[in-house]
Amino acid sequence: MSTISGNPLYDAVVAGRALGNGQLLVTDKAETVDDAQFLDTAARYSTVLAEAGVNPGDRVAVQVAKSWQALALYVACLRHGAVFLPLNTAYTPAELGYFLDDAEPALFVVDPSTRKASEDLVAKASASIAVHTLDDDGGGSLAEAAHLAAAAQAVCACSPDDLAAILYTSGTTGRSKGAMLSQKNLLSNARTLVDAWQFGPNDVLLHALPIFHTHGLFVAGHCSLLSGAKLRFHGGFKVDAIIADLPESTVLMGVPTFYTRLLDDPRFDRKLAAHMRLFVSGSAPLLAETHRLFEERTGQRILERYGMTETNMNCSNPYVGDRRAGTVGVPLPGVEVRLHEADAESGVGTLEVRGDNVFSGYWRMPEKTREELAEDGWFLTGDLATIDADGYVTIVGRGKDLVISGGYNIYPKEIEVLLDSLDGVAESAVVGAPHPDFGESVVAFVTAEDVTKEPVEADILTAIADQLARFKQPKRVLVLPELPRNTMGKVQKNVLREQVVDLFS
Ligand code: MLC
Ligand code: AMP
Repeated sequence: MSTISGNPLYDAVVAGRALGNGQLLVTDKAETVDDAQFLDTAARYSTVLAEAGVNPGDRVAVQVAKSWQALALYVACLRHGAVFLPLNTAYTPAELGYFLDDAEPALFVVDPSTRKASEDLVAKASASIAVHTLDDDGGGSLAEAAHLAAAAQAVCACSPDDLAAILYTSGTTGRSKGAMLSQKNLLSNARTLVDAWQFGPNDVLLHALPIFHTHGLFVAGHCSLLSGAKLRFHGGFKVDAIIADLPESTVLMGVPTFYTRLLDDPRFDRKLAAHMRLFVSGSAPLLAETHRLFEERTGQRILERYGMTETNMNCSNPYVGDRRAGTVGVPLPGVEVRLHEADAESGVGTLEVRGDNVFSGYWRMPEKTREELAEDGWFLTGDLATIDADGYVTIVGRGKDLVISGGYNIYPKEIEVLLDSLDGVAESAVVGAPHPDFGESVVAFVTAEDVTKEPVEADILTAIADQLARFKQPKRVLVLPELPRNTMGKVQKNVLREQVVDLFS
């Protein structure tokens, strides 16, 4: 295996795999995959990309179930110099059209069950887009073409500034933005994390996160791929399967829901966690209470870290040293943090970050990019934070109107626009309510267009069912005579949040 193709991130994957013993992963269906098979699959897929007309720099949109082949497809895109564009499997056809029009991918890889719907979407898209299929067992037209593929193409040489991926993140305006991530952005952060969390060939990462977001794809994926570590690769988070694999694993990465669900299970105890050296939490705030209960039960302290799609990981509690509950730790090496317009009394300001980890801008949105990413490299996160004398950062809130449910970001505006368009609804306001499982859950308030015809919760939920990914759909819709407003006429979401504080408790 050559390690000098001039494609920094792909080379790092190949070099990382050479550190291990040749084994890569075991799936929750007991399939084992070694490094040679994985890299060969990625090489074959890259030939299929070329045959499908994908050139270096072209986007490859992917909406498929989690499988090791889907991970190999990501590596194939790196190898080919194509830009990987993963999409949440929960997105409905109504939501997908936007991504296809905005990103203009050369290829769309989908589950065979959605082939027809995807071809219909592609037919309506502005760009010419080829379609391939890939199912959760690695079957489909991509695999068939890969089987027949001619000799693998040469690895594409890339510069560190070339794009490796675009990940869409929703925005306060309701329009998703494609975060452009270069080879340098991803590789610098991957190396930093491997180092900071001491990943090595003896590790076995229990991987139960989706691989269409930063956490599962880049944080968990790169830490293992680049360090020679092995993976227990699960299709999703199922408590029984996690409990069965914990004694074989050394690291778990998860959103706080993983940890509260584990703590809800009496089988999860010190003995079961004894083989583990590290539990990482991120993507949403981990309650200090969860941190405390976890330590009480297992004798281990969860390591909380903080990141974003746009920036990869910014801060982390130390691997060796004081992991402080309720904080996200200190800036990672190579990452600078500071507070924008910090309040003199409380010390709270909007967190800004800078470093090689910070993205290259929003795809085809120069103005939005200028608003958030300054010329000198500082990125305005929209998270409200304090920084203490030891440099520990605490995220105390969000300046952006955002709900984080089970680690998924949901922007109220997107749901409000949809609710407002429904017959019978005059206006709406969407907030997050505390939820014991998801941390926060989406709740919608609506007012009636006609006071004699009060909107019915079930009808509203039915009307939006096909329009919105399931995780974004309100868990409750509550009807009000009118929305509370301040003197400026702005809806007082804090008043609405107070009304639903105990809704799910
Ligand atoms: C599933 N549902 C959700 C949901 N996940 N609803 C709201 N929020 C969620 N996160 C829906 C399901 O469709 C289902 O609907 C019902 O809720 C119950 O589903 P479940 O079976 O309990 O859900 P499950 O499949 O177990 O998923 C829960 C979860 C999953 C927490 C394991 O959501 C998950 O893997 N979250 C991780 C997200 C993530 O990777 N975030 C990282 C983003 S990157 P119904 O009604 O049909 O039954 C990022 C940067 C960073 O943020 O710093 O990392
Ligand atoms: P995303 O846009 O999906 O990448 O999500 C990024 C957002 O998740 C951040 O801006 C934060 O609001 C939030 N986030 C990530 N990690 C943490 C954490 N450890 N604590 C609190 N919020 C977090």
